[in-house]
Amino acid sequence: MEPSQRRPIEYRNDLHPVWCTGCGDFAVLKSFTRAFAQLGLQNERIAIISGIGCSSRLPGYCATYGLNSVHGRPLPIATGLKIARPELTVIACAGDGDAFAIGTGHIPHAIRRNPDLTYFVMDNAVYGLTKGQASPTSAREQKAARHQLGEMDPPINPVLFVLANGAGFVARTQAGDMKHMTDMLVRAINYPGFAFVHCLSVCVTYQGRSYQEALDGRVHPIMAEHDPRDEDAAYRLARTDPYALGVIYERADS
Ligand SMILES: Cc1ncc(C[n+]2csc(CCOP(=O)(O)OP(=O)(O)O)c2C)c(N)n1
Ligand code: SF4
Ligand SMILES: [Mg+2]
Repeated sequence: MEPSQRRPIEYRNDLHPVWCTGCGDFAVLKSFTRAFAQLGLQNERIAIISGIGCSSRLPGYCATYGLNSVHGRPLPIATGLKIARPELTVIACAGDGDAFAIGTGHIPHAIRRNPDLTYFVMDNAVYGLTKGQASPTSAREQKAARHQLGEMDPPINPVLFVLANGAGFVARTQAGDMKHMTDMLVRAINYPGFAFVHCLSVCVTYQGRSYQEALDGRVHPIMAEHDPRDEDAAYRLARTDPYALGVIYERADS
C-alpha cells in the first residue's frame, strides 16, 4: 500500500482546546490526527462520537464529523451511526466516568452487536470536568480534590470487563506515549469489529503532575512472548497486570 500523503494538521480545526496545560487529552488529540493521517482517511469519512467530560471535548477540535453527545451514551449513538452509514470510520470516545460509571450498561450490548467501530477510553481515574470526584477506576485510597478520605471501593478493571463481555480487539496504551497511542489506534481502526482501547491518561489539575511520573514508572510493554490470539493468556494478563501496554487480545476469526 502507498504511504499516505496526508498530514495530521489537516484533521484539526482552528478551535483552541480549553483543557488545562499538561492535560493528557492534548496528546490523545494529536494521536487521533496522526492515526487518521497514517491511514490516509478522508475527513468527511470520519465520525467521532463522545459523551460528556473534559476528554469528550475531543471531537470538537477535529476537522471531521463529530458529536459531543450525552454523558455515558456515545456507544449507542456510534453503533446506530455505523449501522446507518457503514462507509464511515466511526470512533466512540469517552472518559473513565462516562464509560465505566453512567455508561457501563451500554458496553456489553455494543460488544455483542460487534459493530466495526473503535471505543477509545481516556482513563485519568477521576471525574475531571466536574472537579475531581472519584471514578470507578480510581485506585483504592486514591485521594483527590473531592474525595479527601480516599476512595473506599476497589476499582473496575476495564480491560478484564470488555474481555469478559467478548470484545474481539482489546489494547492498552498511555497518553504519555504518542507513538504507541497512534499505533494502537491504527490497529483498532483496522480491526473489522468492536475494538477497545484503554488509554491510561492524566488529569494534572486533580491528580497532580506527579501522577504522570508515577504512571511512567509503572507502565511497560507487554512481554514479547504474549500471543494476542490466545484468549486465556489475554485473561491472565488482564487479571494480573494493569500497566502492560500493547495489544492484549485480537480474535483470530476476525
Ligand atoms: C446525565 C449526567 N449525569 C452527570 C453529569 C455530570 N458529569 C459531567 S462529566 C462527568 C464525569 C466526567 O468524568 P470522565 O467521564 O472521567 O471525564 P473526564 O472529565 O475525566 O475526562 C459527570 C459526572 C452529566 N453531565 N450528565
Ligand atoms: S480538569 Fe483534568 S481532565 Fe479536565 S482539562 Fe483539566 S487536566 Fe484535563
Ligand atoms: Mg476521567
